Amino acid sequence: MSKKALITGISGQDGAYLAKYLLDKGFKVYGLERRSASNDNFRLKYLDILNEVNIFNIDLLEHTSIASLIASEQFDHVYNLAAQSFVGDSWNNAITTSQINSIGVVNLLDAIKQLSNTTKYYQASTSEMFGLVQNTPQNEKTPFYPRSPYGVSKLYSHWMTVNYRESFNLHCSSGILFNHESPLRGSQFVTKKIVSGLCDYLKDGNKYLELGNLDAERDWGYAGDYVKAMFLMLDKDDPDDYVIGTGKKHSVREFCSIALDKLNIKYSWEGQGINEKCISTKDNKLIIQVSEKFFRPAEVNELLADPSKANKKLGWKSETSLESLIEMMIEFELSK
Ligand code: NAP
Ligand code: F7E
Repeated sequence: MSKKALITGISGQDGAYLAKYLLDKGFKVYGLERRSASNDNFRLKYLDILNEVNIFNIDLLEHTSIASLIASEQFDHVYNLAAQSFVGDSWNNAITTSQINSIGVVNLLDAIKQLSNTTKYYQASTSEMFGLVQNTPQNEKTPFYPRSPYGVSKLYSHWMTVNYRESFNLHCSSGILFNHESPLRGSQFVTKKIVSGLCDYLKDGNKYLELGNLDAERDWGYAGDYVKAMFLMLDKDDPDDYVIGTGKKHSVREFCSIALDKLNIKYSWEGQGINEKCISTKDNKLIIQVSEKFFRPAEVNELLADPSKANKKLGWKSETSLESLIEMMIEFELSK
């Protein structure tokens, strides 16, 4: 009989790629989705799997509905990917962020503990928990120092996952994933914003892109590679926590430069700080300008993963270079 997996946040970037990956492995895939006017499941449609997954319209905060679902379906795997995942919004929506990202997790863990205690659980933890980094690169032993309501809410759920594992002997694992991107990335995140903004500039030379902190450095990988690590964690006999990343970092400015080169746009960076601009060397038109409105109240300046534990114990490594990832994102954007 096929194994059964529940994915919360199935309409999001990782949910869609994970659903496809598990279907290809022969799982029966169920998804949790809250009803929302904006969600037309474009990612599941794009991957051509909308009709292959079974969707339950339940908000993660509806704890009684969550409990009955966990009790009735007795899933083999539960992947908790649902979250308010945009760091930039988390200061203005700190309460909602905390409810979904922290209390939502306890709703699932507690239902599993009481009603389905052989279910294996995956928690979507994040490199944002390292925030103001205490060591570089960051591994499973690096102390946490979150810098946003998002990071704090995820640290709570990370520790609850560890706590339920240690207190009740549940198979709960936490993946501390560094930034991962794809053509299906949400439009607010910087990589998608850069690629779609530069493609718009290419189509209409009067359009330009506004960005915040160009000096921020991230370890960017491909979401399609990272969902495999989620499965490998639950496929193991022993639950544990793993850092997942590429082991390479680049600044936002470097990401822009690679994308500009791939698009064959000739440019130069001029000015400093808030006055920095990227200008076309062909006709002097503005391509990118810095805008204060995209700066955050507290920034995470750099993140760099040390994924050696995952390499060794899960046999996982990032397979897609940043260059190939950017090419994939550009191809998708230009085909629209
Ligand atoms: P995403 O595209 O923003 O997807 C998150 C999903 O959660 C959305 O489909 C959203 O649905 C759903 N959701 C939000 N609140 C919900 C609620 N109350 N009940 C049910 N569903 C709800 O995020 P992602 O990039 O796929 O990331 C997946 C998970 O990994 C998130 O937990 C994120 O915090 C974490 N993470 C991501 C990264 C990364 O770089 N991508 C790195 C580390 C950790 P709506 O359409 O209704 O909003
Ligand atoms: O920002 C800087 C910004 O919003 C990356 C989420 O998936 O990964 C993601 O969080 C960096 C930051 O991702 C703009 O200040 C500059 O330093 O793409 P982002 P994030 O905040 O790193 C982690 C691991 C998660 O867990 C989260 O769920 O880019 N930046 N200018 C900008 N960022 C945005 N969004 N927009 C700008 O205009």
